Amino acid sequence: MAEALIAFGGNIGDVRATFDRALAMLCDGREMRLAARSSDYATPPWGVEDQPAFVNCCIAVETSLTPEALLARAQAVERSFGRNRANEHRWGPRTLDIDLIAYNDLTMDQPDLTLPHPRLFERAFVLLPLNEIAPDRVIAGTRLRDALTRVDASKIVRLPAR
Ligand code: A4P
Ligand code: MG
Repeated sequence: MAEALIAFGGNIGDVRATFDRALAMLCDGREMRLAARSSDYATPPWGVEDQPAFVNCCIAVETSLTPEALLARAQAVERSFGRNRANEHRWGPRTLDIDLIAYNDLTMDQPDLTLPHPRLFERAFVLLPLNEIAPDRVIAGTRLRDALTRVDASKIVRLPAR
């Protein structure tokens, strides 16, 4: 079994309900088991700022899927929530975005999959939820709790459990 860290984001519709349903679709309890889930966070839009606030969370899973199969499953779940990449702008609004952050300590750089996620260390909206579930995890030589001190997380709000 491999350990994978996965980030969820969205800013269209009832995003927290989308996360619940997406998580259940992703983690079938056999090929993918949920090990930890962070709180949900309200986060200011990054990249393209003129769009609604996002909700973000992160999960840790144990999986027997390869990274490619995991990405394919994640993209199938995105599609089932109405994502159609042909109609979207980069970094623009979306119902559900699922990014693979890390898969064990695997490093890969393929056209469709880069691991660890290349923009991980720039993004407070990923580092803050990740720190809730894996503060001592080291990715590409950096401990996540140290990475968090280097970004501005001051405008991110942890949402209370529903
Ligand atoms: N891809 C390569 N590596 C990976 C990986 N590690 N995980 C490829 C997932 N996908 C990976 O993704 C484009 C392609 O990246 C995929 O086809 C996959 O093969 P996409 O989701 O279609 O494109 P995108 O999401 O528009 O671009 P990008 O650069 O992935 O953006 P992000 O990182 O998803 O950012 N602000 C806040 N506050 N919260 C957010 O969640 N999200 C975005 C989108 C912008 N601003 C945000 C948030
Ligand atoms: Mg993405």
